[in-house]
Amino acid sequence: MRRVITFGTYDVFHVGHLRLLERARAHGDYLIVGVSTDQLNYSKKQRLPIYPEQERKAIIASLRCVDEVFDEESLEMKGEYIRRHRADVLVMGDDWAGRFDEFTPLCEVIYLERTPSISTTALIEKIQGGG
Ligand code: C2G
Repeated sequence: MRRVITFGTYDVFHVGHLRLLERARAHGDYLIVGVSTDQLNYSKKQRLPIYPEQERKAIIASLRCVDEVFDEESLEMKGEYIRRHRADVLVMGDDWAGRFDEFTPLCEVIYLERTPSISTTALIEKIQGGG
């Protein structure tokens, strides 16, 4: 069995997130998703996500392509999460291209193309009347 791990915030869930998770799952047989905590987001961006972490996690856990979710509490713990979940493959969107190559001794690292023209930020602007 090939275990795939990926990480993200998945705030205001959209089809770009879905396509990434479906393609990540297709790289193995079991998909584990680290969902960033509200506190991690706050410390990174000085603002909270629109959806609180329990709701973001519930949405991700309900997807057919997702087998397991856990809290991503720190960006510095990737190596530990990879080991703890015995991941064979780390999949990330190509906005992170090259940034996780240091984990190749632990697992395969794959970057997938992002879905064009959709993002949480663009959606928020559209809802606010700016797009
Ligand atoms: N994504 C995508 N296409 C988009 C938007 C997002 O493929 N149009 C992908 C991203 O590349 C990422 C995943 O969806 O792999 C989740 O995106 P975000 O919620 O923006 O996650 P991010 O803030 O990049 O992750 O350790 C990483 C952190 O958890 C932060």
